[in-house]
Amino acid sequence: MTDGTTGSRGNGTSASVRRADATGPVRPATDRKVPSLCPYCGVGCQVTYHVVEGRIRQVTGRWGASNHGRLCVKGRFGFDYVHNRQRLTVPLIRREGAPKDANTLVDPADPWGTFREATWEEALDVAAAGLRRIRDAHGGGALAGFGSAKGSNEEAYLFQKLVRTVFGTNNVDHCTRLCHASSVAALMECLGSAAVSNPVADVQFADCIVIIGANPTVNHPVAATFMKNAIERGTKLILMDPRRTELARLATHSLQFRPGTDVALLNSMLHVIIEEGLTDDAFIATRTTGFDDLRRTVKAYSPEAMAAITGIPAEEVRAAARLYATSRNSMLFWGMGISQHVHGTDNARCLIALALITGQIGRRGTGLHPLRGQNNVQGASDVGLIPMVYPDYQSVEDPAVRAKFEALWGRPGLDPKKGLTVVEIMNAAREGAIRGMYIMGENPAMSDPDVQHVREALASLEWLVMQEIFLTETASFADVILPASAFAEKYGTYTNTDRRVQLGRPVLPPPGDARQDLWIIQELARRLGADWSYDGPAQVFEEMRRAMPSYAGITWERLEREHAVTYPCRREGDPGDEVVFVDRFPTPDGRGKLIPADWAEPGDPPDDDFPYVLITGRLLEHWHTGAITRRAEVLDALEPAPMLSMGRELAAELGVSAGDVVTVESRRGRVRAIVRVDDSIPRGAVFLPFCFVEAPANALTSPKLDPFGKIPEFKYSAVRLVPGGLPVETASYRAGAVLEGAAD
Ligand SMILES: Nc1nc2c(c(=O)[nH]1)N[C@H]1C(S)=C(S)[C@@H](COP(=O)(O)OP(=O)(O)OC[C@H]3O[C@@H](n4cnc5c(=O)[nH]c(N)nc54)[C@H](O)[C@@H]3O)O[C@H]1N2
Ligand SMILES: Nc1nc2c(c(=O)[nH]1)N[C@H]1C(S)=C(S)[C@@H](COP(=O)(O)OP(=O)(O)OC[C@H]3O[C@@H](n4cnc5c(=O)[nH]c(N)nc54)[C@H](O)[C@@H]3O)O[C@H]1N2
Ligand code: SF4
Ligand SMILES: [Mo]
Repeated sequence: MTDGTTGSRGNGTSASVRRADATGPVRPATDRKVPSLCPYCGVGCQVTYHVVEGRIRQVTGRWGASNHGRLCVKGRFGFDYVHNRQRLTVPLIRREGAPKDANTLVDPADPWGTFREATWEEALDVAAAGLRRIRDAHGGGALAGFGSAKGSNEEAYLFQKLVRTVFGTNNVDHCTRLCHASSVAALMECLGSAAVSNPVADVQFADCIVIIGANPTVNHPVAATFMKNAIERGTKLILMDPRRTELARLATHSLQFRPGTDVALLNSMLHVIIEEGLTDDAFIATRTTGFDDLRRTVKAYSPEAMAAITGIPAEEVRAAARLYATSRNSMLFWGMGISQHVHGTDNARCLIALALITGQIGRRGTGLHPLRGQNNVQGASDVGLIPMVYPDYQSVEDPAVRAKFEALWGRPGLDPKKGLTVVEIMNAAREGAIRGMYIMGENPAMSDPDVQHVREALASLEWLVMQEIFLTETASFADVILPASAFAEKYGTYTNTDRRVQLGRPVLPPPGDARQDLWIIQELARRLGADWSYDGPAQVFEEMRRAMPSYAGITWERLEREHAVTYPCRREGDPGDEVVFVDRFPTPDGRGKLIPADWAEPGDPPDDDFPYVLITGRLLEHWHTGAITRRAEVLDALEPAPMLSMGRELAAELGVSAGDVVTVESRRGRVRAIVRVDDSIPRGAVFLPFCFVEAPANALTSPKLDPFGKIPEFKYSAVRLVPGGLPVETASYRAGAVLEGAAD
């Protein structure tokens, strides 16, 4: 298997373009080159778009601190979704009487039985009227908004401002809730800040890196290349993952432990470090609180006692714990394998404790890095697209903070209560407490757990306004669909996993009559009574700087000039801090809090009826719900059909071979997928990505939530496997069939 990452060969110079042309088919010369960003993941690679006759023809890597000119397969070949013929190009209004049925999705190639075209004036008026009706009759609490981590900071900022000031509620959230919400809960509680402490590139200063519950060669491929470079130069890797992922072959220790047993494993590492005297006592004494409680809790977690739970021999755990604690600089990375559990916050608390008791934080090459997923999930959270805080993580429940935002926004009487989170909003919709929603650039009908119930909730809404670039599964349930701009069509800032604020520049105009997301948000707000007239993203950014002390020093001119500035950057001219927590944590007493956790069973455990564990996640070539990558020709050609991965032994046990159909059933639903034999999958488990509408993984997953982060348990569902079933039809229309009537 390759990770699809290529080096900096095609670095955007015209020489490299000519070289490629000399050996390939004759192509017209590039008529424009635009420096911008990759729209996909949180690594935030800098790219150059090459435009020929109004179409993007090529994307090459450009030097940036996050990528050094490197790109992965998505950055290089995933750009053509913007030209897909199914792009929405005119506003759509649901036909009178068109039923909303949870079991029937609208075909994005032929939606005309359900929707009709409308002018912008009509669509915006109707969209706003539906929301206003609910607000005026039932109060702002009957409305909710999901904003987007694919959009810019300015869009996310205006979106949350709209929900808070115009709807009058804090019911605003986004996919971070399904992602690092539990990591954020633990980091806020223990360290007073949820941002990463060090950038990925700090691996060059690390003697040891730990990667747990993350698969960077697939999900952060360019970050993975920096990790591999460090390993080549002698950095040791400790990899902890129930699947034997690609980096395992480079690992000094690869701990393939049982899914859902993170707290048992991590507590046993903490146990070893304390028992063997490998702690940094000066750091514990001066910079932490709660050590005695932690020591008492982990006493019972010797690796010998935990081996039966985790499946890892004690000596291996001891060796890994020693390496992490005694290396001069150790750096810790984690991902969804940690966060997406009902014990996600406990998992993250254990990781924070590891760094704190060993003093592996606050210097180059150390620290905590929860790898951020979406290209702007860090920024969307920073600017307040979450129900408990205003921009810059300032609590909505603090009267002084609220007064500040009431003054800044000229809107007295902001909602003093925390809002509902993603899954809570869907539950409230099913119960009728939420009646109307505004969703921009999210696809909950595929990405939320237990999608059958989510689709029922969406179908039961009195009013749903969607702002999208494609007619997604979620848009099937819309009353009004507003056609928006894709990444390459807009101007704005995006904050990557390293806290680097970077500028995305427009490459093309939106197709047909599609409009800028920023314009659409404003037009809706105005129709709901707001008095807004921002003339573009730079003006929104100026307001954000006033609301957000950690972005206050970043100017638009500097972003234009330097392309990227790291925050915190409090005053103009500050270089921006790449490493934080150097001598204190932003907690009230300046210390990091150690919070002990006990191991408990996952929320949806296997039994005789459902004997296997389903792990869900991602493929290199596809993005989440497939909305954009299944409409990118190269990417969809590489992974065209829903695959269920399992080890050779399980395949033999079931009597199936690669290519056979298997029905996967959980306590909530059933899907059919095609067997892929993959020995990286542990015994007793199977893996299904959630990008295929033909076999939606979230028909199977459980909506049980972590009590602190409110994140669902995507990484662990009990399932049974039944060989056979009808052949799986692939939704090939997704790769570009015509949207009749509205195509350009
Ligand atoms: N190609 C591609 N790249 C992406 C995305 C995409 O959709 N496609 N999405 C982006 C987003 S938003 C995100 S959040 C990131 C996610 O990036 P990652 O965090 O790397 O995501 P996953 O592949 O979901 O899960 C990571 C690992 O968790 C492991 N795991 C499963 N169960 C457990 C467990 O019980 N404990 C532990 N410790 N590990 C477990 C899985 O085996 C898997 O290797 O990727 C981003 N990058
Ligand atoms: N089973 C399972 N489920 C999961 C996960 C898992 O590991 N397993 N992971 C979870 C995680 S970590 C995440 S982050 C979520 C992601 O969940 P979502 O955010 O719902 O997934 P996406 O497919 O990225 O949805 C983005 C939508 O935005 C649209 N879009 C793209 N660009 C633009 C734009 O510029 N403007 C507008 N208006 N729209 C745009 C796309 O067409 C797409 O429909 O999924 C979660 N769900
Ligand atoms: S690593 Fe992420 S940002 Fe970089 S090219 Fe790949 S998908 Fe794009
Ligand atoms: Mo995510």
